[in-house]
Amino acid sequence: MSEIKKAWYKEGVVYQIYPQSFQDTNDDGIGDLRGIIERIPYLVHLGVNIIWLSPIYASPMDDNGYDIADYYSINPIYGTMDDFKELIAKLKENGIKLIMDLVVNHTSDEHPWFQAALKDKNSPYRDYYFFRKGKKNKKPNNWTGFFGGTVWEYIPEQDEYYMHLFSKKQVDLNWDNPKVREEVKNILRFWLDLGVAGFRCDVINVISKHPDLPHSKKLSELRGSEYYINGPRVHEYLQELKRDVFSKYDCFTVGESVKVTTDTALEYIAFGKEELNMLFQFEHMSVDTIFLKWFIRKFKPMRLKRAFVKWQNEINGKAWNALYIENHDQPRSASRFCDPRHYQMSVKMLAAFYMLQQGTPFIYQGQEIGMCSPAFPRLSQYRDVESKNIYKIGREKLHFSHKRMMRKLQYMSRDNARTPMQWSPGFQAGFTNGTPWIELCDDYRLVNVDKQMRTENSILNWYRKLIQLRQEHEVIVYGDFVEDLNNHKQLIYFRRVYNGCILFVMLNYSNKTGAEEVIYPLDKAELILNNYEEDDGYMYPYQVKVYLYNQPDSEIDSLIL
Ligand code: ISL
Ligand code: CA
Repeated sequence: MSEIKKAWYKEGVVYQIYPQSFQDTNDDGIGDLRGIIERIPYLVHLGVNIIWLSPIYASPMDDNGYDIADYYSINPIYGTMDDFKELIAKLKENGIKLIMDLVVNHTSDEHPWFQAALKDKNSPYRDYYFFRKGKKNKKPNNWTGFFGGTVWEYIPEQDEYYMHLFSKKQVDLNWDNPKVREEVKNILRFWLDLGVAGFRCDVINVISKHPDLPHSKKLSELRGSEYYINGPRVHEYLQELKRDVFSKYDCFTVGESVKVTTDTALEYIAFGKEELNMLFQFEHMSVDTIFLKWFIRKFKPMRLKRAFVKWQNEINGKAWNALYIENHDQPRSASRFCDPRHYQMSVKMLAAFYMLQQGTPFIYQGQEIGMCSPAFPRLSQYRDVESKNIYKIGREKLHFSHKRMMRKLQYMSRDNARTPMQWSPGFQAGFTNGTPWIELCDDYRLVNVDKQMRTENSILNWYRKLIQLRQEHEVIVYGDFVEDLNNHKQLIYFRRVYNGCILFVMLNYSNKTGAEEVIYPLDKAELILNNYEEDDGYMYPYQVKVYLYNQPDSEIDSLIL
């Protein structure tokens, strides 16, 4: 029996807002804070109780705000600090908490710290970053970054380089400098004091680099990552943040962590230790790729299942999972993990599959209406710095054809997730009265909030139902996860067990109809969710059925075959 400590962030459902693409109110084609305020009734209708806001800080927007130039001010394209305070207050009136995106692995090159460091080799800010001399006309080392290519940018006037794991306008901070850590703590306190309820910590497991920045022997992608992924002092630094800041507030943290395994994840999130409360991991986001996200392979549902189940089994009882199938960096799950010929049913099945696991579910804006990847056919339609870099590297260094690179972008580009929210079938999908900063996905006349609000069995109403069920039944939040039928090719069955209460989840992750496997004592349980009308002993394409057994004292386990 689980003895998991209860917490509001375990019981909540988080909705991620990518502000640039959510709702524009001043016709400049860019979403803004007033737009979010206007849409609070929608968030309430959906039933979510925590918002994660992607970065809204002052930024030159080289990486859409993940390049911060001032951690204490709001980017004017999004509004003002007053708008932000109003947003927090109005969310609070509606019982919704807000978490911010904390991007402190790097700052923008336009941040005053970096500007000062660049100007003067003797500036105390020089040691906020990694400036290094080259080695015999070569770069300081051979590391390569997340967006492809070297991590070093040369400064000719000084004959030195600075390091950036992401774009060259995102300069890595030197966490070994205690002053940097104090700056981060001040940033945290500032926003917590304004009433935010926590942070999604961007690439938090790469903040500690091996002090010698050694030459890498890796041949493949992300050369050098062995010297900074879960780097030497990362736990020390996170414990310090917890001790000095997080523990003083009722807040929660979810860390984005690249290339963690269940073992290395537990070093951050194990109950009792909890440097962070949960992690975003990427194993299930790599099931359709081979070692690099740009080498795409055919999606196979059972690979996704195995990744999910592994994290459930190995985290269950030891820590808390963050459940997600989309975010602003990933293609739309409807286009990636679902079946276009059974769009409605497969989208609903996948929603139930991930949201009924143990952990806190995150929903990325538009996911709840089944938005699809736009798969833009022309390079000029892309906005993302990563997509542009990768295209260039593919063409120039690897000599891949234009067609081949476009196919990769159409499937995997982060812009697939960044098209404007589809509110209505009307002008610009109700996102703006102007021209959106990135084109709409052209299915908005079919896929939009207005229509789904009016359609009883819409994807939107399915998500609402899932959220509501989770609020009604503790077993969905806290129940242990047990997979059954482990080796089946199409059917996925699992159980959630809590205080004598059991949830039976039965899914058909395939386009084939087949007989139901009879292993659960369903006659004793109540059917609480079904995406089909039928409940007749067959599992139809992408059918999902959920039964609740709620009779604490009997010997239910002995009835499961
Ligand atoms: O998107 C990815 C796949 O290319 C990831 O490698 C991603 O770059 C990584 O997960 C880090 O993402 C986060 O930090 C980046 C920012 O561009 C992403 O939007 C953010 O989610 C740098 O701040
Ligand atoms: Ca705007």
